[in-house]
Amino acid sequence: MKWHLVFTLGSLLLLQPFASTWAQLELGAGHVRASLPGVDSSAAYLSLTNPGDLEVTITAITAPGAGSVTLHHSMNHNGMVHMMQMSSLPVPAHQQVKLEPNGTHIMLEKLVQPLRAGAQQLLVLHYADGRQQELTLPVLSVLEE
Ligand SMILES: [Cu+2]
Repeated sequence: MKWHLVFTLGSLLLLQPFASTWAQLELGAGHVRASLPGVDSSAAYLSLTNPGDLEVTITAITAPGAGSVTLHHSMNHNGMVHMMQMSSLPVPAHQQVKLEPNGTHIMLEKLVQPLRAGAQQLLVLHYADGRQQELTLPVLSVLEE
């Protein structure tokens, strides 16, 4: 009986650290691809590392100058590349997720004006718990990637 009480208290103490180990994602090198002439969409790539003990889920992304920002997953099917929209992107605890060409990427559409190489693009990541994180990526031409 006494042992059981000690065990319960121990469990409560063990649970405590989890409440405070939510961490911001570490944003690795990335870029936005310059838009091609006459095309009002482009893509953004970067690596996301979660140093925390809790999974962080991106549920939405916004970007000034882009009417629509979505997460896409590219799949090569019989030589044809298909892009599927993802409703969310989980970044598991202590893991890295890479957004890269031909893989998962951020799709910027309905661009108000062309994305020119040399410019900077702000992105806002919205997390499932309501938090937000801003990042600024350089715009690179396809040749600079
Ligand atoms: Cu896409």
